Amino acid sequence: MKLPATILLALIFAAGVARAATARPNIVLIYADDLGYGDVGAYGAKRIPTPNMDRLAREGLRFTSGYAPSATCTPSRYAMLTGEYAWRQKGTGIAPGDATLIIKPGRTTIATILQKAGYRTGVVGKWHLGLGAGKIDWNGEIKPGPNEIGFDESFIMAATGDRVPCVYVRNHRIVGLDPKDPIEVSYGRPIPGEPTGKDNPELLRIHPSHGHDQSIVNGISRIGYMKGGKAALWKDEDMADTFAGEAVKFIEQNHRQPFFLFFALHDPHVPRVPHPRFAGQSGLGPRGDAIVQADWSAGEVLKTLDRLKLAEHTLVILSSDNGPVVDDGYRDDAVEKLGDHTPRGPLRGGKYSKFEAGTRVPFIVRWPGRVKPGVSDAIVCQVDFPAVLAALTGQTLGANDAPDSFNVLPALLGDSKTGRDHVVEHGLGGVGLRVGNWKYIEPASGPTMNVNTNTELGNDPQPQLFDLGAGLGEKNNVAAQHPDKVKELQARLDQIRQAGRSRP
Ligand code: NG6
Ligand code: CA
Repeated sequence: MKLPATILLALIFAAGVARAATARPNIVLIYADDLGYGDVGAYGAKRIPTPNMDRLAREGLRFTSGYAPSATCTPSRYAMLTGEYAWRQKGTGIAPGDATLIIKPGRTTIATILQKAGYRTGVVGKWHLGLGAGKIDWNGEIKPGPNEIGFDESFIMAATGDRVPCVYVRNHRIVGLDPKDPIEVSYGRPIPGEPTGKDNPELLRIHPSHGHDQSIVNGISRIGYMKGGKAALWKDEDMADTFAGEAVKFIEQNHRQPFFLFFALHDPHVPRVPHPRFAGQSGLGPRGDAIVQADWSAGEVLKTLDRLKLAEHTLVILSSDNGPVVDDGYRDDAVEKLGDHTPRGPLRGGKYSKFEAGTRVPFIVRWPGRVKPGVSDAIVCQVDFPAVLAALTGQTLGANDAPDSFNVLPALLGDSKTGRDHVVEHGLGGVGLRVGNWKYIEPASGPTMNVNTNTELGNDPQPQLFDLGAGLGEKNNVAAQHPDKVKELQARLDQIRQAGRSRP
């Protein structure tokens, strides 16, 4: 059959447009810090306005079983970037602010994968994966770091808001450091002559509830000691503006080619010191206000994508590095003003925990040109990102790369209702395993509670088995009624551990 030339042209044009809309989308990963399953409007929060995250959910696919790989920051980020569960490797626990880089240069990461595919890659925000290879020279070149493991550009804080050094690092240098006022960092001894939260509480504007009583920066005592670098010190209330500004700038400067931005928010991690314009917005004190500020940060990215007409062709993923915590070390009214807000939603536990709230987090994928809006119950995990991004850009992972990363791209794009069949949930003191609706936590001798944060950790010397289909709250341990299931899931966990990998 011969088609008239006009129809033929129209067909070719339509195919071209379809290809343009799906091939190599820009990718923005908005990664909140300690944002809980129940902290976002789209996940049922009533008290905290999160219009931008809710917009993402409305325009995208919202996952009800989206997981962070671990219940704390460093291991989650390690696993997300490398595709290897952090519990397989020593030295991937919560890193001090002077830790060396825990992902060695040469390793395949989501950033190297996308670099290979021709993306311009950038990271802005919280790093917390260590820097340097030995003792860090904070006053000189700080490397290796993000730039050596796949990021063309980086603007980061080394660790967390509550850890020194309280400065930003752009590529290999501290931003705004005056060479006449060098900076000194210590995670061992106090620095003589420098006030601390412990000895000088009268200098504090926010007091610690546990820990956090070492060097004082901006009237807030932190973890670790530092001295000097005055001109380079961050102002906590400006941090969200600074990071959002850098994120927007990265998009503005790089959108003429495919780009990948890892936008790692600090909010709502402690210390929660939102900008005054967010103070009081939630009615829940600084924790709620910091979530409003996190939502604003996400909104700045969305606005930029709209303004530059990039939204249609950009895959945005919003998630969190671990579950929520209310009192994480400062007396900031989070407990007192919580009211009926439940950061963990219907789940049990929270940050640090092997119960669901430790790792099951908000997880939203928006790609207007490709992903149909809706809700998905597929099990997906951030450790899958390397396999997913390799698949998305037509690459094959090396045999030993990303050993726990499953290609759940069809689930993320809404083409399939199923993701992985299982996920290992890692908290303080051990792991659990979810397979379908069974949730198993292997016996562990650690404390049952983090008494400081008032979180149930999920440690129990007896095996625990829950049927998530009967309720998300992990209330009834049915291990005694299902000894065969317990055996089967323990065997599976042992196998995953011994094999050193879990993907095919
Ligand atoms: C803990 C800190 C907590 C927080 C956490 C890391 C104390 C008592 N608690 O050790 O405040 O900083 O580490 O959080 O120091 S994370 O989200 O970066 O993993
Ligand atoms: Ca965190």
